[in-house]
Amino acid sequence: MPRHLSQLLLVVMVNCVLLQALSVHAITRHYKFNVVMRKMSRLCSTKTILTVNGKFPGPTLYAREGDNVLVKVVNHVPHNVTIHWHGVRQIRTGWYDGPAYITQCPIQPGSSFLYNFTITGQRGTLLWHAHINWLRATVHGAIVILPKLGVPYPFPAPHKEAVVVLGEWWKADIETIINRAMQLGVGPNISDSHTINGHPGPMSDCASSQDGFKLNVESGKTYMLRIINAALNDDLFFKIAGHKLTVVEVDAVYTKPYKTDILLITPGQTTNVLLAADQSAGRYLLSISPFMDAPVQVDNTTGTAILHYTNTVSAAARLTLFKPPPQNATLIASKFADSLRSLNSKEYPANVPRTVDHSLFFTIGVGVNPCPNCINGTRVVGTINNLTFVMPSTPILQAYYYNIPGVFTEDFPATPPHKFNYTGSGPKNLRTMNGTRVYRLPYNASVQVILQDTGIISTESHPIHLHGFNFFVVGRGIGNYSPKTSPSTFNLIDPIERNTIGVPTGGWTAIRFRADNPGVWFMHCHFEVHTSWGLKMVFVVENGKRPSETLIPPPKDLLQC
Ligand SMILES: *[C@@H]1O[C@H](CO)[C@@H](O)[C@H](O)[C@H]1NC(C)=O
Ligand SMILES: *[C@@H]1O[C@H](CO)[C@@H](O)[C@H](O)[C@H]1NC(C)=O
Ligand SMILES: *[C@@H]1O[C@H](CO)[C@@H](O)[C@H](O)[C@H]1NC(C)=O
Ligand SMILES: *[C@@H]1O[C@H](CO)[C@@H](O)[C@H](O)[C@H]1NC(C)=O
Ligand SMILES: *[C@@H]1O[C@H](CO)[C@@H](O)[C@H](O)[C@H]1NC(C)=O
Ligand SMILES: *[C@@H]1O[C@H](CO)[C@@H](O)[C@H](O)[C@H]1NC(C)=O
Ligand SMILES: *[C@@H]1O[C@H](CO)[C@@H](O)[C@H](O)[C@H]1NC(C)=O
Ligand SMILES: *[C@@H]1O[C@H](CO)[C@@H](O)[C@H](O)[C@H]1NC(C)=O
Ligand SMILES: *[C@@H]1O[C@H](CO)[C@@H](O)[C@H](O)[C@H]1NC(C)=O
Ligand SMILES: *[C@@H]1O[C@H](CO)[C@@H](O)[C@H](O)[C@H]1NC(C)=O
Ligand SMILES: [Cu+2]
Repeated sequence: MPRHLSQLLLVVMVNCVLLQALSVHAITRHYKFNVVMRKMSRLCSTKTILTVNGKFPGPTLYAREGDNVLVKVVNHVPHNVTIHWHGVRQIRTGWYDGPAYITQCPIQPGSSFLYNFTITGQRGTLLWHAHINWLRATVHGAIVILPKLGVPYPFPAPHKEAVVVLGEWWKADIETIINRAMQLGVGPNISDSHTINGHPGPMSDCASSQDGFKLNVESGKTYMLRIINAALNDDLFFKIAGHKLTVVEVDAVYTKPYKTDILLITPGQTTNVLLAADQSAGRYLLSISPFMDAPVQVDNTTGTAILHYTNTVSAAARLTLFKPPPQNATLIASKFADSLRSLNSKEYPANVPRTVDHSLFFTIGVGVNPCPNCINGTRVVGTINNLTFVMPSTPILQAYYYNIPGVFTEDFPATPPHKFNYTGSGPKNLRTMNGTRVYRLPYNASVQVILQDTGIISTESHPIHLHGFNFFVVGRGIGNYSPKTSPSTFNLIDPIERNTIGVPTGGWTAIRFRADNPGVWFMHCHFEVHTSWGLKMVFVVENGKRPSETLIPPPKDLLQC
């Protein structure tokens, strides 16, 4: 080819690429997650933990709305691993959702799996985490979904953004703790510290005043914090001394701006806030502390970090402190929950289902079953409608897709088998049934679930997480849900839309969603201890009529187990 012609061709090609870059916003993002062991020191002791790419918390996954995301996960550790993209809707791509034995076989030591999904109709902060046993304690990180190119936030653009991942740290090996607890039939040991971006912080045992996460700010500027509760078992209050926070988004859904001096975030939830650096100088304590208003032992340590004004000369400058709320501050927690609203603007409407095709009533809580080899001769279990979920050894999605019999049954009950005073002292008989049962929904059905806490051993708040969907939290109350009087209190205009909701201690929460995502979707308590005990169930959502309403075929390299 003559030289000038090839040059011309090159120019044409470059122009095409440029044109494509301008007109097609969505791209494919490639990530590689190497799951590796890594030694870490915290609280004056050292242990080996599982990490992604040697980091705790793991790497942040960035994408824009509409992007295709490819994550190759390579397992270099002697444990089975899976990764869940918590809150990513996975429309028609349930093969890549991640919960072990629900949608996939584990990635076994030495093998790998390519997760392949597109982020559709979502923007904000979510998280990824391991979804097998208790590995998510250290195998987790942020997902930041930016709006499409050229689309602004529906609030003033912040000067800078920061990811803030909250977690829990145990000095002992985590798998040993849960395995031992399951053997003995009792609650596992509580964690030794709460962490902010992986660190207990400057106020923790054996820390120096420089330890931990430091957020540098300039006076007069506004910052956006993308806060994620990646803790296993603790609801957390979040506060920064001397500053107010404006909530603008939760679980990757924009909210009406809500100004507050304290946040409550349950495990699995995310909260984006604007922080106006409106003080002149100094250092301010940022802290997280547990919320627990039931007689259940939790880690009561306060995780800390420092907000540092960069014009503050000395690192030893005055530190503004405050006292965290008491662990049982129910009123603060309810006020926060009651104050959040969907943005419900023209661009971001709240499409709340107005009618209900499937009306479900789920009692959630714990029970006690006989266990000859356990400490007390009994085992504490989790239940939904008196069923303790038994994990299958073949993933339910595979069994459903390939019609493999004997893995699950489709008789998950829509209502509890017996009526009782749910939030009273509970029935005398604490036993539960067990099984691998699913609830089947036709495509596009509108579903309402009343999540009713029970007092079978003790009432307790449960953060319930639904895979594959966002839901609207249309109602919430204390005591027993009343089909007669409770619905009149529902908000069907601008209820908060999210993927994880804390059901109040001794109360109920009403959620609604449209079953517009065919596949197999897990719903469970996001306190990992309760999930281990069996507080979980599965929805099977049928295909619709059109190809665009049909689960895609599995990948060629579908893992087997
Ligand atoms: C990802 O999945 C899509 C279908 O959803 C498919 O077209 C594409 O080829 C897949 N990408 C890779 C790298 O496997
Ligand atoms: C749990 O804590 C107790 C003491 O509080 C300790 O004796 C026990 O070894 C711990 N169990 C595990 C599995 O770490
Ligand atoms: C935290 O709990 C421990 C017992 O686990 C108790 O000794 C301690 O006083 C508690 N601390 C606070 C601040 O409540
Ligand atoms: C919260 O706990 C404190 C200390 O244990 C107790 O004095 C107080 O009565 C409790 N408050 C509520 C509302 O239960
Ligand atoms: C054993 O059961 C008794 C009462 O049934 C209870 O008080 C105790 O806490 C249980 N022990 C353990 C280790 O769970
Ligand atoms: C249910 O139990 C609660 C707590 O003991 C009690 O206040 C309430 O009156 C009971 N409700 C009914 C209908 O018995
Ligand atoms: C739960 O099921 C068990 C086992 O069948 C039964 O003994 C118990 O009464 C049931 N409890 C409730 C609250 O339905
Ligand atoms: C399920 O319940 C049956 C009957 O009570 C019991 O024999 C079995 O061990 C239970 N299975 C599991 C996995 O708990
Ligand atoms: C799903 O149901 C809603 C409400 O009835 C309806 O507006 C929508 O068109 C349905 N979508 C499909 C794909 O059937
Ligand atoms: C890993 O998963 C495979 C397939 O389900 C299973 O056979 C094996 O026992 C698991 N290994 C461990 C250590 O749990
Ligand atoms: Cu729970």
